[in-house]
Amino acid sequence: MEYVHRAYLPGETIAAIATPPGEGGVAIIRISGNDALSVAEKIFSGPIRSYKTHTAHFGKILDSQGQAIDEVLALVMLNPRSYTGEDTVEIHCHGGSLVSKRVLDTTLQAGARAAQPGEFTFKAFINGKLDLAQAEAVQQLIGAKNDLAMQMAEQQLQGKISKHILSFQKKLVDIAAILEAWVDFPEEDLEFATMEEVIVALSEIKQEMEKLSATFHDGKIASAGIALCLAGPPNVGKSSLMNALLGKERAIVTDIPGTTRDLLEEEMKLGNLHFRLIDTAGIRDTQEVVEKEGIRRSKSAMEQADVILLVLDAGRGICPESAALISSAPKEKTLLVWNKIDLPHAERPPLEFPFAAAVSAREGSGLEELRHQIDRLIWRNGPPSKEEIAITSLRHHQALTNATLALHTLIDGLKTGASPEFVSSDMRKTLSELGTIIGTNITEDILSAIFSKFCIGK
Ligand SMILES: Nc1nc2c(ncn2[C@@H]2O[C@H](COP(=O)(O)OP(=O)(O)OP(=O)(O)O)[C@@H](O)[C@H]2O)c(=O)[nH]1
Ligand SMILES: [Mg+2]
Repeated sequence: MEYVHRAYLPGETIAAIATPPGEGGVAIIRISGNDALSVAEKIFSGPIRSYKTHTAHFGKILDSQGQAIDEVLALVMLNPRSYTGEDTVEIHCHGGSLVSKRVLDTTLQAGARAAQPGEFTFKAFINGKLDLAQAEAVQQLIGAKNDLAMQMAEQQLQGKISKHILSFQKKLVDIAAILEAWVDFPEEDLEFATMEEVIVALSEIKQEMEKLSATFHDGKIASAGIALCLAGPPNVGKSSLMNALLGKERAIVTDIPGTTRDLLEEEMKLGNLHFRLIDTAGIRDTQEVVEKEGIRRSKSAMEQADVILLVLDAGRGICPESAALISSAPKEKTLLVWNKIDLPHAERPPLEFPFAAAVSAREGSGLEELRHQIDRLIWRNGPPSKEEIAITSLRHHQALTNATLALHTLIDGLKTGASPEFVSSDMRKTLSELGTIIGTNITEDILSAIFSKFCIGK
């Protein structure tokens, strides 16, 4: 689909059903643009143009033959005091899908264009009602699956991330002015700052940027959920543990090593968090073609996972297959799980994993402690507070990382005696990367990509 924003006409009047499809108490048809009032007046029984802003009026929607389609409430919000910043009329009709579709059709016949996904929010962005980070927060708020994700989206919608970005930009622009003055007046003894002071100030900004960037760990966990992969040698009870955690017989369990061949995924809620559990094929040396492919997938799932449960058989202790996994597993995201503790087992060897648990998937024992350990691993720096401001978007995180890298190069340049004019491109890069977060220096392609993910009517 060629996204409409490419051919964006300021003030063009658009309309869409803003409520979800299906039957409901009411459905809302939203009209926004320079002609919103005249479009609404053509189809509404009352004198829309004479209404005061932010007032609601009872009346009828009439088709082109003057036939009544529905009794409705029309809500008028004049620019600039509306979501889009343009004249907006909302028509609240009865919530049948046919009724709302007919009302929408009449608005289109009266001259509105059908809105594209996210186009109302796009207008809000273009008209300066929201910056880009705030506009993206609207989408996250709608899609939030838990309280934490919702709180983080609210903070972002209130402009708290944007405030940080603007403050970085302001401080950097002030320093850029000093660097420029040094370039322009090299002879003069400019007293307002020394090179050391400039380097210290830049390093402080860099630290603050890194701090904000680090919040992505929490932000991603809250908003995107956690990919948790069960991995280990064959026959240790990975699938049994998956079933025990889910509380249902999802995966096939047998005593034949190599039962699971493919990745198996299932969603799970644990406390406030959303998990994607991934059961994998047991990892061992094999020449069997199907099993080999399964093992390749297991390894890639381990790489991509946020959390790995490395499952070992307590009865068997450490075997050659588990030894290889123990040494290669990334400790910071791996939780060592000794399974089958109901069987006779020797003392478990001490292994250097900061997070470990012992369970019996068959008997369901130790699962509470396992859940507790998963929680500890996820919130290794403590769970976020209600007020925590966190980056939740990969796009923002990447831009911050790029900005931090450019700033690092800039600081390095100054430290190694590069003259201020040589570092100006790093300064520009830092500023423009930060700008993409709030929507300055942004290309149409990125805008299209962002807004096309929205629903229609938002
Ligand atoms: N005694 C005991 N047996 C278990 C436990 N968990 C799993 N088993 C048994 O171990 C065998 C293997 O279990 P699975 O869950 O299929 O093991 P897996 O790790 O998924 O195996 P692959 O898919 O082949 O890699 C089955 O016979 C299970 O009944 C446990 O906690 N205690
Ligand atoms: Mg299995």
